[in-house]
Amino acid sequence: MEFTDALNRLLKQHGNLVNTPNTVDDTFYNGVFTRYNDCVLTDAHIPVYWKYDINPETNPFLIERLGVNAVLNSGAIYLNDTFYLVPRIEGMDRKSFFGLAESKTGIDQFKFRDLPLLIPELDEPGTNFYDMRLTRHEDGYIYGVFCVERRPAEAPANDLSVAEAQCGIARTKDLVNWDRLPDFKSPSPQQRNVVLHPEFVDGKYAWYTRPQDGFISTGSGGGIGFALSDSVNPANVGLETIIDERVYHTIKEVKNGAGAPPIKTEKGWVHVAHGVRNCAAGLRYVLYLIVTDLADPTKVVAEPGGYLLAPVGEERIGDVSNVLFSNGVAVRDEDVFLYYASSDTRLHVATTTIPQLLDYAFNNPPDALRTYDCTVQRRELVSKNLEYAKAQGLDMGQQGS
Ligand code: M1P
Repeated sequence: MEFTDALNRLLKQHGNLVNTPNTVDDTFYNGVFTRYNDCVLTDAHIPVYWKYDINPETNPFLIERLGVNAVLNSGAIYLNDTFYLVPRIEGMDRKSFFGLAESKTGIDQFKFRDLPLLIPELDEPGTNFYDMRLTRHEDGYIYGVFCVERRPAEAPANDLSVAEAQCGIARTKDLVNWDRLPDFKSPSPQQRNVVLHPEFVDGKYAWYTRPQDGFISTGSGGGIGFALSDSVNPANVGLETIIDERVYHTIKEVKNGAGAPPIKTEKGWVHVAHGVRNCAAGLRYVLYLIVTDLADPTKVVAEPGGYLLAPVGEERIGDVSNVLFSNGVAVRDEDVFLYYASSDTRLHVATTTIPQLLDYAFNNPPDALRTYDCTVQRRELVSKNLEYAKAQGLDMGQQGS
């Protein structure tokens, strides 16, 4: 195809995609979330001019010069009547970077600002940056807290899987210009899924952590931790108190991690976290919810059992299959927009409201932890329903229509 035709076709396809309205997926119902038919961001949403050299003199075949493999785990924030996303954009070279996309609806038509975000380096550079959590802190800054991956100098030359994950911190007032602060320091050898709490606690910066021994495995560590630092520049924490432990034979047996900064509600801080379990097909990541006390964020006050969202349909398949992961939530009044990635490949939104999340949190029963007790729990629900149906003369729908 001739250069101009090929370029016009790419631009048209991209324009059509990013302007397409999203629609509700009415095959899904759980009473909490609305899911949508289309992704909010994928590799195809990345502007053509981020991937191609569009000058026929320097790129006569219109070859894609810097391709994008996936758009996933995104920070999110609602500011000035606009939804902003800072997703992890993974190049074909495996290195991730960040971009700033915005939309008025929160469910569709996200468009990227002209340039990818450039997060400054420290003296000790990182190999890969990803999974930014955006916190609008009461100190007046918006913080971007992300994972920085490096290969330690002492790593054995014959084992290229040895890497170290730590938490990078940058801050901004406009989401475009970022100042880098020193990396977060904790007693744990590795850190991923660190989240900055939006308010001071006892006059200090408060952090959700995920202590771990190895790069992938939490080893003896794990669980969602909580720690305080006197300053954010630098942010050095001491004791990490585990507030949400891993538990045998649950959705968070292998590991778990905080998602977006928690949502402040009248009944507590609502967290949507991820839990990981192992199975013959590998690790399975799902999203679950806990609520912590408003005055004491280390105290869990609601912990409904099981998962809130798990991968369904095509979400189950991707670069790392069987994964839902979320590090971004935007709140507009009572409306909650949860941005989640499926199988480390693409980004979706699911919407709900604060009253629905609180009803789920405080009225869904906790995990009873053993088959016998779980069955008793379910029999109680069934008996209550049968009684109610009888009293109301309801047909329980087993006959079909
Ligand atoms: O591949 C699934 C996820 O794995 C990591 O999360 P965790 O540290 O909890 O295992 C992260 O690398 C995340 O980016 C990724 O989506």
